[in-house]
Formats: sequence, C-alpha cells, structure tokens
Amino acid sequence: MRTIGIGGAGSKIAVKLDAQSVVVNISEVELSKIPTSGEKIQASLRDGSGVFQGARMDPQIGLEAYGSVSRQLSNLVRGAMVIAATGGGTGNGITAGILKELAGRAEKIAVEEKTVFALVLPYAKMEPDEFVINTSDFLNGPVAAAIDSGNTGNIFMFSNRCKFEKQLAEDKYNQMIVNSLRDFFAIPAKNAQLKLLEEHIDQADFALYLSKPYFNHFTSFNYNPDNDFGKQLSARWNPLLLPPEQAIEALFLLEVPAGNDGTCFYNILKYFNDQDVKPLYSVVENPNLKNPRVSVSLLYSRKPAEEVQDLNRESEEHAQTKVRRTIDQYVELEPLQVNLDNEAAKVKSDGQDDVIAMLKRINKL
Ligand SMILES: Nc1nc2c(ncn2[C@@H]2O[C@H](COP(=O)(O)OP(=O)(O)OP(=O)(O)O)[C@@H](O)[C@H]2O)c(=O)[nH]1
Ligand SMILES: [Mg+2]
Repeated sequence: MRTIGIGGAGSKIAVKLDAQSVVVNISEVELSKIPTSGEKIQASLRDGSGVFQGARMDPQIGLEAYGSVSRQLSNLVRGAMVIAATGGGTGNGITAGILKELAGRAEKIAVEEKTVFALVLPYAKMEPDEFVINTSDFLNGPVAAAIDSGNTGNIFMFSNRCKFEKQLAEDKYNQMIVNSLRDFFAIPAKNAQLKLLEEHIDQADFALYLSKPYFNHFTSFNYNPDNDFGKQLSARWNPLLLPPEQAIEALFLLEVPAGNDGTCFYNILKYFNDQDVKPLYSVVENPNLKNPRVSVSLLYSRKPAEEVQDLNRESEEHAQTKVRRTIDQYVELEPLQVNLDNEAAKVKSDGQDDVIAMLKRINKL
C-alpha cells in the first residue's frame, strides 16, 4: 500500500513507515529535510509565498495550496494511506482538500481504490488552542462529510496525548505510531505464514475491512483465557489512539503457542456476539509465543461532532485550570520597563528568525 505523508508530522511518520513514501509540503525547507526515496511534492500558493514558512497553522492556506496539486493527489491517493496531523495548516488543509474531493465524487469508490487515513490529533490539554480549533473544524467539516459519503476507507485517530503525558521524544513517539500500524497491518501476512487453526483472514478480507468508512481502533495484548475478555480489552485500549465507541464491526486475530488448541477464541467470539457484532476472525499457531496473544480491531462511527465536543471540553477545562492557577499564584509584580523596539533589535541581531516572525505576527515589528 502506498503511503503519503502530508505536512511536517505526516511526512515524518510516513517515511518511518515506508522509506518510499510520497511526501507533500508547502514549505520547501520542511520538504528538503524529509529523507524519502519516493516522490516529493511541493504544493504552492498563488502569490508564491509559503516556500519558507509553510501554512503557518492556517488550514485555509493549506487548502489553497491543495489546488496546485489536486490532480496529482487524486490519482496518488487511490488505494493509499494518507498520514497527516490535524493541528497545523498544511496537513489539515491539504488533507481537507483530498477528503472534499472524495466526498464529492459521484461514483462509489471500489474497495481496492479506497483511501485510508491516519490522523494525528493534538493533545488539547497541552497544545495551543489553534491546533485544537483547526482539528475541530476538520473533524466537523471534511471528515464528517467524507464518512457520510461512504467514499473514505478506515480512519485511524492517533492522539499526541501519550507523547505529552509520558514526555516522549518526538522521534520515539513517531516510531511507536509506526510500530503500532505495522502490527495491525501484519494480520493478513500472519494468516498466510502461520499454521491456521480456525478460520482465515486473507488479503481480500482485510482489504474489504479497511475499505469501510468508519473509525478504526486497534490494539493487541497477551490474552489470559482464564479471565474475562471484555475486561482485558477495556484495560488494554491502544494508548496511541482515541478510545473507541460501541463497535459496529470487528476483527480479531488470536495467536496461540504450539500445543494450544486455540479454542479460547470462543470466549472472544461470545464477547462480540453479546454486543450483536459478528467479527471477522482467525486463530493461528505461533511457535514463538509463550502465551496467547490477540490483535483486535473495532470499527465505530461516532459522529465527528461528538469527538469535537470532547476535544473542546478538554481544552475548556484546561483553560479554566490555567485561570485558576493564575489567580492562586497571583503576586504583585513591579512594572517591567521593556522597550519593544530595543527588544526587537536585540532579537534581530541574534538572528532569531522565528522570534521575529512571531513578533511580526503579533504586530510588534
Ligand atoms: N506525533 C507527532 N506529532 C507532531 C510531529 N510534528 C508535529 N506534530 C504535531 O502536529 C501538529 C502540527 O502539525 P504539523 O504537521 O507540524 O503542521 P503542518 O501540517 O506541517 O502545517 P504548518 O506547519 O502549519 O504548515 C501539532 O499537534 C504537533 O504537536 C511529529 O513529528 N510527531
Ligand atoms: Mg509544517
């Protein structure tokens, strides 16, 4: 499956997953830093700006730039996986363009031509409000419309929560996202390579599952057949993804050590049947394992509007805590004598371009 990384985060994660990824950016600088043997596509703005700065957190700029590459991308996204963060301007805006194009197609898209999306959402508690607002608009708008049209494949909702809570390095966190995706995408290959004990999930079954226009939450863990499956599952949601809603469809692969007859899969089947879900499943023997291991995926279709409410609630609580903290810590300060012109001149002579750009933005220069 071709991988397409859009914007800064999207490109960095895509090339880790596949060294031949196609990467897309407005900023030539960001694009030049991405090591890929695949195609590099530079989207451009009508007035020629953006080459250095990208979309500067503005999805409208990303959407405008989408126009310059829409033809090329609408072919490339067929049967591919698109990876992008929803907080910034480039990943958000260009991916919005792709989703709108898919939603607007009159014809139904064939299973093998569906596009799968891996989105990286900001952690509302600790990331700037702009990222959260951009994400809300994106989920409420183009994502909702694409799901309603039925013309998108599975959408994986990664979140940066774990990165911030566990204070992980960006590169390490990106690798965790990639490992997690690889684990899920290995399911059909494991079926092909390992001894089958029950049922079979082949490439075609897996492709059909991936082509459904729902959110996909997947996880895997060592399964203890003596304990309740549902309890183990809800304790082992994938911490990199948003937690799922009630499943509409499901898939699981149970791997058991040599000598285990694999009949503990009936417990898992029963768990899903109790929820009126008939999962696609298979049981294989994996001689490298000491304990049974299960990989589970749920497809759910919570309206993006509700996802957004959660994001907003989180950032609102965060804002309130911030205010409270400020009040708690209120101390009287001597008035600071700062001459902005002098400060700006200092910054200029330091060559701190980013700071200058920021001061310009807030009209101090
Ligand atoms: N997991 C992860 N998140 C990242 C990374 N880089 C940026 N982010 C997050 O992605 C969001 C910003 O998206 P970016 O990809 O940097 O922005 P962009 O799409 O390039 O858009 P502009 O830079 O505004 O043109 C924020 O939520 C960041 O925390 C990364 O390498 N890994
Ligand atoms: Mg960027």
